Amino acid sequence: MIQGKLITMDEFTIQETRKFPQATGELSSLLRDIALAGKVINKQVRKAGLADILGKHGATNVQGEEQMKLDVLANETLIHVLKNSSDCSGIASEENDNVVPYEDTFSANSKYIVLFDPLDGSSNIDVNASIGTIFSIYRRVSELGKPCCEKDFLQPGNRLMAAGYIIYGSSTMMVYATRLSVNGFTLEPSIGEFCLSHPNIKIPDNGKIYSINQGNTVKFSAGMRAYLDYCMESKKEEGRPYSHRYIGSMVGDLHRTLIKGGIFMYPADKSSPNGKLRLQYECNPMAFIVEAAGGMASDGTTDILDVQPTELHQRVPVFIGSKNMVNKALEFVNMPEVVAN
Ligand code: AHM
Ligand code: MG
Repeated sequence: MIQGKLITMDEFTIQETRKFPQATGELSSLLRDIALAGKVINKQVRKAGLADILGKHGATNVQGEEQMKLDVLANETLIHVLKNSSDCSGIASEENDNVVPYEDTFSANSKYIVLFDPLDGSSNIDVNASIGTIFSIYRRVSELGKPCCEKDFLQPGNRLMAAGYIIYGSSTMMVYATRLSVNGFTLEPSIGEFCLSHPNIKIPDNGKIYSINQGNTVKFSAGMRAYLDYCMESKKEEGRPYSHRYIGSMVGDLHRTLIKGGIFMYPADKSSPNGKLRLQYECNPMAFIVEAAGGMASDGTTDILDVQPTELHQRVPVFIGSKNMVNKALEFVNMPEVVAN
């Protein structure tokens, strides 16, 4: 809300588009379709606690239809809404093994493709903690007029046109970034619209919170363990020890990091040499958002956005958040004397 006046996400994107006379409005319309899918998913998420009453995955409801798991439902919602969109030629989802090109002529002539993680952090559903939908939009590189193909989805993050997430938290918010800015919109349930609540988000250069699954410490490298010791060290004048916060839901942990500053890490460890999180569905979109807000994202040596994807579901270690904190973490992780241990 700005000076008592609600600005809906549609109004905002249209105003932004007007700044570019050559813009066709296709990207705005795609964002609107994703927001629509978000509202449908939100409706399902909000009644998740009633699953035992209304029926769980695999159970049969009164109409004789099988109940779907929430992440499956979210996936199908996005696939369906984007198929009906006039601006999406195909999708790739964390839930699907392969890309899904939309075969109709209209879609074949659309210039954008969308990747998404339909419901990230879904293990948090049972305990009523924040979960989210993460999405990325690229301009396709294959020939218009033909169905899109896998190479359209294997572009590095530095080619992203837009990326964002919808967080189903204490309120529902959609945050999206273009190269120009990052803006957050809170769902106003009484009118069913996302309204501008967090204009021009900038991540602080410094923060006081580190976020990591610290239970994995024994499997971390010596450099990583040294950085965790640094976070916990008492140095009042430097604002340490930092607080540790970890929901185990990337959208929740990164939303906090974006607003308050801090660092979020899912590094490599002995059993997972590439960490856990997916480059195309989780790390790239979050890196794009955080970098557009003035922060930083690295896999330990390379900017996440510069990593060339070679397969659809590849994993990558990630250090992301406030610039100074990420740089400090990388100093430790790459210290030759510690790396050698
Ligand atoms: P998911 O895609 O299966 O939901 O897993 C991704 C989630 C992230 O949201 C979160 O950051 C991470 O997994 C937590 O993993 P862990 O439980 O290993 O700490
Ligand atoms: Mg996920």
